[in-house]
Amino acid sequence: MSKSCCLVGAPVQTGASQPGCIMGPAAFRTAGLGATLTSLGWSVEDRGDVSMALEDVSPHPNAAIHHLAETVGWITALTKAAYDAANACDVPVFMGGDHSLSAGTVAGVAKRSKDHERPLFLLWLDAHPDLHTLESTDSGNLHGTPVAYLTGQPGFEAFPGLEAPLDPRNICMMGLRSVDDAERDRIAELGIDVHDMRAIDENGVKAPLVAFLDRVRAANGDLHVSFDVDFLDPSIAPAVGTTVPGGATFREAHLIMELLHDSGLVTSLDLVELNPFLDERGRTARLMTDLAASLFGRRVLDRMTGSY
Ligand code: 6HN
Ligand code: MN
Ligand code: MN
Ligand code: MN
Repeated sequence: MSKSCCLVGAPVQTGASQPGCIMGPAAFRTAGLGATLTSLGWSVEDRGDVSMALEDVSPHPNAAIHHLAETVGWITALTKAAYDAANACDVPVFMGGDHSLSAGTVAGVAKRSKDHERPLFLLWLDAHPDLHTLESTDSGNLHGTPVAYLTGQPGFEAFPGLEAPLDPRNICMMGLRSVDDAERDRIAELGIDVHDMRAIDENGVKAPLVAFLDRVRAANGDLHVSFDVDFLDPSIAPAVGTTVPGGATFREAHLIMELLHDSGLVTSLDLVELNPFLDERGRTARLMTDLAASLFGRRVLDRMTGSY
């Protein structure tokens, strides 16, 4: 029996500073994500786009924050959609949409992991740790906050209550190269396993990733991968509003996806921050689709040596 995945569109852009991510799910469909996964032997169900109902939320004392009611609406809708999708197929793929959507998708899959009494692990591929609280964000862009929310940090009373907060020690971040002071302190305080670009320059991506995957396997855990376009170097992936120079190369990113595939551990995936309005003839949408294909089993040659 083939394994199943489902596509869930999350056209969220209110967490970012500029519009455009609303077109992300359409760009992934246009790039042929569904057909690509089908060609790799997966049975694919496109569950369409999630829609949001505005929540009645009072203004936050941090005046920089914008679109709080929309964000709370999206998190509420996406938590439910992600929980349902995780129950409906083996591997849900959430097509964003800006990174605030992960506050909902990860909350939803975490609830499902809790039902099954499995710990949820999170691989965060991003230039940024997205660890601001509503108090500490200076930009007020709520795509900078999902990891703080998901780990149950204080100050998220305006957000929906979390049924299953993540253990920060189950998070691995790779690709960081833009970290604000409050986030740097929080990383240390929470003991999150971080591999910034300097560490990747020095050690490559394989050793730290394999060490993390070994921990997931040993704990019989579920694994959610949250892939922000700005993890990639902007020279290969220009379609994102928060480009930072010095990102992952084409091969570093594909190798991560290939190792993830070989591990057989991934249970859900976010593809976030694609802003097609900033793309060059669809190249970033196509690259993200090809990277997803590597995660779902595309390989150049079948290796004789099996897994890593
Ligand atoms: N993302 N730390 C910056 C901020 O505005 O809080 C950047 C956030 C980027 C968010 O990449 O998903
Ligand atoms: Mn991000
Ligand atoms: Mn980012
Ligand atoms: Mn590590």
